[in-house]
Amino acid sequence: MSIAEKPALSLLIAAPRGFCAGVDRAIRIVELALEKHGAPVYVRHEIVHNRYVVAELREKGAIFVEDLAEVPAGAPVVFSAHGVPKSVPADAESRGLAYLDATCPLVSKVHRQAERLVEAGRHIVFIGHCGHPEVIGTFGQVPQGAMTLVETAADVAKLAPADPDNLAFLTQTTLSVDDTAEIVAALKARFPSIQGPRGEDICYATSNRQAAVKAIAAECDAMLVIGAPNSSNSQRLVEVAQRRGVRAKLIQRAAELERGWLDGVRTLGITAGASAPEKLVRELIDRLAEHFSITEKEVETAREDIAFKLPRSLEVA
Ligand code: 10G
Ligand code: SF4
Repeated sequence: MSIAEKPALSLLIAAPRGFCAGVDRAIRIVELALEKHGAPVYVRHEIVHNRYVVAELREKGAIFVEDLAEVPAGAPVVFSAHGVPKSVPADAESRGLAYLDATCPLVSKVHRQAERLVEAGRHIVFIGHCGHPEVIGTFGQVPQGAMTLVETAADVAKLAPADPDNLAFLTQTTLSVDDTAEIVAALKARFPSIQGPRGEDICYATSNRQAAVKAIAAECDAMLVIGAPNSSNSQRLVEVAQRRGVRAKLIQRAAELERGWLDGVRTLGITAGASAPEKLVRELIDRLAEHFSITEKEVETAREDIAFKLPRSLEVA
């Protein structure tokens, strides 16, 4: 097909998108652990929820496991960015494993808040998605029964706390800003004395990526989000677009996209979850350029210049 025959497609590319500071740090921890210890380095759970990132690290000598029991004695092991229950480092220590914790500092902050609230005698209502590793990790910071999960505003109505005047709430970091505001409002309406963070614990990266999608949604006929099905923050970006009435789809790689999905689309929004490498955004744009005469416009709604320190044992001089 000659250039002249290609239909026009204008791309609105959301910014910020893609890697956040916690993901950057977690991947770097695995890379530096490989440099320091040599291969193999074990990683408990996908370091971040992205197959491409996992495959690249596997190529460099990382071995991904779900259970610490799969790590041989004496081998180095990294815990994923989503955080782990306290029992995991305790297990690692008891087995003499050298571990590195790639938990995002913003998740660790929620862990410490949970501990403090329980020490202060409060029961915690935790807003999050059942079964997500971050939720499992945060629940694992406090004794069993000290925290109750709510996933929706309807769940708030079903709460039956023993001491309704002695509650606090915390949240997962990768939630929908709008859904969480609704749940927090329901909690405050039902339990006026409930303590909580200012707003919630949704991190800067999650809220910035959702705001960036909102900023372009009105101009888009459809939106593609690069990310994995098990990536909470990426799924939330799809929802944000859909709730603005935009047809939206999560794809892991450009190859998954069927040409027919773009029928009738003149303006396509593109973004990427916090665990999706920019390379995959570029791959998608290049693929689109094979079939369309594209114009690219990046719409930036926030600047991010956050970087987290590495664990001291890996700091490069
Ligand atoms: O969005 P989730 O929590 O599923 O994780 P991800 O790996 O897709 O993105 C990075 C976010 C975290 C490590 C959780 S704080
Ligand atoms: Fe940290 Fe937010 Fe990234 Fe999670 S999404 S790793 S909390 S910066």
